[in-house]
Amino acid sequence: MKTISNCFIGCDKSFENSDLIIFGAPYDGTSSFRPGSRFAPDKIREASYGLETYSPDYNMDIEDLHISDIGNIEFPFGEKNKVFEKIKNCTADFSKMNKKILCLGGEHLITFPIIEVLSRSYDNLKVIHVDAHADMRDTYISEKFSHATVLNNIAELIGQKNIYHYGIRSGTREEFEKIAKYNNLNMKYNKLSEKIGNDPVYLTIDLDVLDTSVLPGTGTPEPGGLTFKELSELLFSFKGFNFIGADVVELAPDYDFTGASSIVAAKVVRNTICTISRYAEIVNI
Ligand SMILES: [Mn+2]
Repeated sequence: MKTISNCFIGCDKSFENSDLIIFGAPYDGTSSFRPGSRFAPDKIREASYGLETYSPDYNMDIEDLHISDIGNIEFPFGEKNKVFEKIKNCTADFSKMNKKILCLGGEHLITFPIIEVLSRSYDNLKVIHVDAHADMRDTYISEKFSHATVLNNIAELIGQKNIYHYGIRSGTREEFEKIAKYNNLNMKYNKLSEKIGNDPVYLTIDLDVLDTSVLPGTGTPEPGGLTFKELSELLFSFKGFNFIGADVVELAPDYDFTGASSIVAAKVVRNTICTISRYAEIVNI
């Protein structure tokens, strides 16, 4: 029996029978402003017990799904390459077993090793990127692999035209010019759906896409963001795509002493689970 401390609510099914595996990647080694996202996975799990497993918006109960939260990957401190290696091994193992993944960050860089693996297993992989920041720098303070460059690194793997950005409101002129080249910012649903079709999709959500008043507990807060309702509607609109995985990153819980940011993050995770799970996967109905 899994307990509050090590399991997202309702996600306590056996690993073997689960088609969605949740794991935590508590790494914040390149955070440039306010580190602390390493504490997010456990805080999200704890906060999840304040939520219901049933979502009226989706008319889905995550208790009815086959989901196993296996806990956190254990990382050596300050060893980025070893962190990458561990995330890649984990992703490769689950992907071989045809299981979807949902990774709880950690900082945004953790998305890169995941995509590195998935892009090898899936042709025509598309990435939906929900974030306040473009993360499209070539390098950041002489570093190629950082939370500020992660989408640029991913673009090198799958092609920039296959990344669809939502909510971006901060970046350099060059980053915005890169995004503008493919007109892939805040694409309307009909066009997105046409582009994506039935191709495999990975969803990466940086929680700082939310307004600072909604989620102050994050590493690089950016005022002028989405309301919770706007983000929820956006995520709901993605339902039905052929998702192979997702991540929710950049909660830094200790910057919000009220604990509300962790609760917000937990509900984003619940909505993400509902978005990436197809109705066919529901049992008992
Ligand atoms: Mn961000």
